[in-house]
Amino acid sequence: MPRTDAPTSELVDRLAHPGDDEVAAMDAWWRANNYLTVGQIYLMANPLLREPLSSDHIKPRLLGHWGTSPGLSFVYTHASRLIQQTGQEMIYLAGPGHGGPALVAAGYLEGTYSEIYPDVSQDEDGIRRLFRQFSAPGGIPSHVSVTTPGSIHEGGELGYVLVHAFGAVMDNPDLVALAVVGDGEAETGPLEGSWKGISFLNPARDGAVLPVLHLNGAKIAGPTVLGRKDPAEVRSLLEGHGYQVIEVEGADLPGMHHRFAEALARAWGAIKAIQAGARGGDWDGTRPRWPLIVLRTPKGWTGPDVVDGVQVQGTWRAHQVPLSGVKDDADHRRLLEEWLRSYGPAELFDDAGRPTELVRRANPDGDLRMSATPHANGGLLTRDLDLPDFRTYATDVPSPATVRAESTRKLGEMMRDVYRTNPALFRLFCPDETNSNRLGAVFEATDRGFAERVSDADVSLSRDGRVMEVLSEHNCHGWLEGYTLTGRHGWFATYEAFAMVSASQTIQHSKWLQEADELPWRAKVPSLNVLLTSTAWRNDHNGFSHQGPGLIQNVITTRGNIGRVYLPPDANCLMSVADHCFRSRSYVNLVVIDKQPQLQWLTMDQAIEHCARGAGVWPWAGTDDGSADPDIVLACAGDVVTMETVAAASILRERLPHFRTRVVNVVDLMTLPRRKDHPHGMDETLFNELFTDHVDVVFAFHGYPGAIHQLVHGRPDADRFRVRGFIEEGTTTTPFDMVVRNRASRYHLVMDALNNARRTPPGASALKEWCMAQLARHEAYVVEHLEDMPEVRDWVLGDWATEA
Ligand SMILES: Cc1ncc(C[n+]2csc(CCOP(=O)(O)OP(=O)(O)O)c2C)c(N)n1
Repeated sequence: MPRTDAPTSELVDRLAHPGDDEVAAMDAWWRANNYLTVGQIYLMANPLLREPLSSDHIKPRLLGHWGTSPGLSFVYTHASRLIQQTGQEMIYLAGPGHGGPALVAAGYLEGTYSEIYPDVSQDEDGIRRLFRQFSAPGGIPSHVSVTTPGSIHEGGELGYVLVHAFGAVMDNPDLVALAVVGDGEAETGPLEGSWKGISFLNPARDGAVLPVLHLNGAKIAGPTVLGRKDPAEVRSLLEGHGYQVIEVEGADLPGMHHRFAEALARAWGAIKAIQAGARGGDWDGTRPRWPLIVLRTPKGWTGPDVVDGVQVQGTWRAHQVPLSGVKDDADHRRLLEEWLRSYGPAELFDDAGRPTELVRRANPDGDLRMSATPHANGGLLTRDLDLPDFRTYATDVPSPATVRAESTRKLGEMMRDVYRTNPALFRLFCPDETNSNRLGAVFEATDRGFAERVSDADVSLSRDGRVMEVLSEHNCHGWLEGYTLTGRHGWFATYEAFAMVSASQTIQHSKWLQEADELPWRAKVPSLNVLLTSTAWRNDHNGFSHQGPGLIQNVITTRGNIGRVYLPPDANCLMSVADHCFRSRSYVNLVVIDKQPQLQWLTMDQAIEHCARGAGVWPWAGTDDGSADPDIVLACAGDVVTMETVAAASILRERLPHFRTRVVNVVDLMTLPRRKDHPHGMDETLFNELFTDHVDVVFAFHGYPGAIHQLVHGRPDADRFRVRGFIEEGTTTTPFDMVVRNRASRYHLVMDALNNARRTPPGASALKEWCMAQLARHEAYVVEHLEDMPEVRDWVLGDWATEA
């Protein structure tokens, strides 16, 4: 049950007015954090300045970002105090993830770091290791990366801090995600779009995001837009998004501690009051005005003020390493030593190098420490979905290629039932296309979630809905990432072409999972399932802008332990693949299938067997009768090109009955590489059973042809693969015209087969001429009739397929 209690005004008041001892503890923790941050950037020896700083103590390469770090740790220690006082479960997301040393130092001071990495112990030697490992070969990255305890957000590619935060709190009612937004980050498109998260949050059953917009005024090499704007404009902008803005500004101490504590107390009190109202039934349904803190501090706060006569603190010059010459320049080294000593290390670390009691006093306990929260290691919290038997969504296929169906509808039905049995554990994220993608059955179980005004004209739209539709691929993708990284399950369904909008997120998430895979303490999380529908080949009225199968290329290039690409040719195969994706962990599963009515090939039992193998011969489609020596192999991966391939084989069967074709369909694209290149790769024997090791293969592929060449690289005589696929020929046209324009039509495949066959059968020339004539007829026909030729439009497979 979510917590429903509103905080008393006395509690909020107490939070808002920390006592001197509390301020002393927070300040000590913050100074310790700053000390460790600077140490990580500069030192490889003499970590506690037990002797005067010499050149030998300085790292040869000075890497890392100082500028953002003191602001991040300042916010952190105040959040910790709030947690101590209230027991609030909190997760911390650092938008400017280049402030990695501050978050690493936070985990270290909280003890979590040494628990996970015992070598980095809480003593002088541990601090030395902490410093040496940072941004070093064999060590840790400079961002708040996967190795950083408490992180679900690396913040390397800026712009996603709020999308991750909102995803993390969906169906997570007791969690507050504290998300620090950099003012440079706030200039990115994804971040600008992500303020809208509150328009989709339900205070009764979701947690809360508390954004802290950190206006330190500068980015790498210049000022930020929001940092230079009139504060009134910034306030209006954020109020326009629906937030109540709480502002804190300054650099004075301890004044800033008092003012920020008050701001945080007010913000937290507002969050709890909103939630208590909604959960206690006292809510009229209007979207709450959630709090947001704007924090203005100098960039590089507490660091060197002026260096070589130039102002550094408060400017872009503080972004990375404010004193760059410390190894060789004695003056710089003296400034560094003064800077480090200004934090009073003797008061912060005892003789053994352990954080003093004063510092440790600022830490929350156990799992409430933000570096130890299980929400940031979501696999620990994951429950398996209660899944229906996917076989119950079978499409009846009496014989191959005689029935047409919209395959994705079946997936919609399964998702509907997953919603029913797992109400707070599963969500579908989709940029406004759930119905368009034929997944609309989900609306029988739940609505679209929406926290803004709902009108009588709206359908399946309510505050309680759990289908997340926002016209932003960035939001959808990022919400799903936050949702799965905190242990819940979901799918992102999008038009194929616009998956490229968020392709970078797909890549970044793959990198995250890949790194996590190497860390035993990171529990596996539900996979990121991406359904690409409305594909390149069937964007009949949308045209060229909607025709782009590029994401496949990105996913096949990720490392083998993460990326999976499935091209189910029909509904039953889709269900089998989907069931696998629902159950899998820590993968990026890309599933590509069109939503339009399409021919169905396999019964459910056949589909299960086919998908389990990932690729197989369709004996009923070819004519080689299992011989080891077909004249040509016709291979295909992808629904539309599968139809063209089987149609091509059927033309060859009818017109050249003695020509031996073998048809191979590939569902799991990653069976094509060698086993040593991908864990799904077929062993060589199986590969040769399907493709032989010497017969030419005409491969019709859904995506860019180069992908197949990349995947079969190193297979026997890989040059024999002739690939047809999407070659950037597109427009608003008929389905068959698309395959013709891209030279992947059945007629092209027949000609390819004959041109590349090991022997030229009698009648080959006449058949090629017929194919050319058919293509000419097609060209004239579509222009005149505005639709495909009847023999193509209504094509089904002959009876022989059933008899075979
Ligand atoms: C998408 C993206 N573009 C560019 C960069 C390079 N970069 C790293 S830090 C930074 C400036 C960030 O400024 P801000 O968000 O204000 O953070 P802070 O000032 O707190 O360091 C930039 C441009 C990046 N990491 N991500």
